[in-house]
Amino acid sequence: MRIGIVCYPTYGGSGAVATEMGRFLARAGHTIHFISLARPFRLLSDFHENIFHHEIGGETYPLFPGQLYTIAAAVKITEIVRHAGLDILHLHYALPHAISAWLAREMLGERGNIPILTTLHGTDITLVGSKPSFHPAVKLGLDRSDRLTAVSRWLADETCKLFKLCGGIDVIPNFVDTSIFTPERGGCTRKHYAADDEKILMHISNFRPVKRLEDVVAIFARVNERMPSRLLLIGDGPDREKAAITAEKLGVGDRVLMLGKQPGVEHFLPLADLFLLPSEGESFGVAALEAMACGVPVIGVKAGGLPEVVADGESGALRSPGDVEAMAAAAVEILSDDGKKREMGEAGRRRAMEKFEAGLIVPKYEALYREMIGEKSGY
Ligand code: GMT
Repeated sequence: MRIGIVCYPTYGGSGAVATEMGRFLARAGHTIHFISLARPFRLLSDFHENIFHHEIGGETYPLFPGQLYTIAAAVKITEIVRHAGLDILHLHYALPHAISAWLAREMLGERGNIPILTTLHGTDITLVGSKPSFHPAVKLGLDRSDRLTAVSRWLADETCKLFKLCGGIDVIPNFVDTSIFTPERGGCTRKHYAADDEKILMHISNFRPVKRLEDVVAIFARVNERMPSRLLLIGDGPDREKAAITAEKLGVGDRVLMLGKQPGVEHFLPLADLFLLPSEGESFGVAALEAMACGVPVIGVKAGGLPEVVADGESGALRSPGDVEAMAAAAVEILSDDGKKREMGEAGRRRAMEKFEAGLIVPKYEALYREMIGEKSGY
């Protein structure tokens, strides 16, 4: 199949999932055309003869309030559907990609019959997509997609509540390549980041307010009072400064290492004793799954779709959002017992392999593509 994948290229789960999916499908012999603002971050140093990247233009004009991304994406989609002869379009993150694709359809005339699949990732439906200033447009994009998938049961239910779309959303969970994300030490050396008697806690995200980065630091500070530890923060975003200030205030500034954006997180994750994801809520939590695949127990929240990923008490511990004390207590309990930590890590790895392995999940999309192309037999 000639598959067009529209996604955000930036540091985040939806871009990571879209890219890994494209790589996997290319290895299976399909031709993949990524359409995004820049080369997706996990594709930066990759070469595959079946993978192409097409950049969405960034035209501006002094009269415009900013870049007209929705329109530019629609025009690029139109061009690639025509020139690459795409069989199907797969949009990641409804806002605004589902709207751009609808616009592209209008421009494509007869070729507008191309099947369109939109995968809902979370904030495109919840925090951002449900805002009154976007809601009707997102609804139109969803209605005009031929099929919808959601990355968790929870997100499908939220879409039902927020958009009155209560049937016909397939739940296909996110996935991980457990041959890349493994417990074996990757390219990083532990002693570079911590002494032998120190624990390593890790957090990876885009540092947006929803991640509650100050809670990450507060949990770490409490753990560090009980056992000498280091916190490795990987990523960047609007709350970086706040996290640094909180760390200084709590007297752990010199114990928090900010490593910035790292494209190869699989090299870092195996170093961690514990992964922290105390977000307000996650529709899924790809970073937590990647930690599990690396045999690292997860401390997170009992909210959103995270409980579908992390089995509370088995592959980690989930507490209420904002309950820093409870999350720190759970972290100390796991870190104080090497046997328990190892068991949880092993259970996480097992769960990742049994339920979320790329080789199990990506074929579900492949089957859906075939079904959709078949449905449009006139095309
Ligand atoms: O919405 C964001 O802040 C980023 C977005 C993304 O593009 O990574 O994250 C969402 O999609 C991920 C991939 O499906 C999920 O793992 C994240 O849980 C989800 N974020 C939220 O629900 C906050």
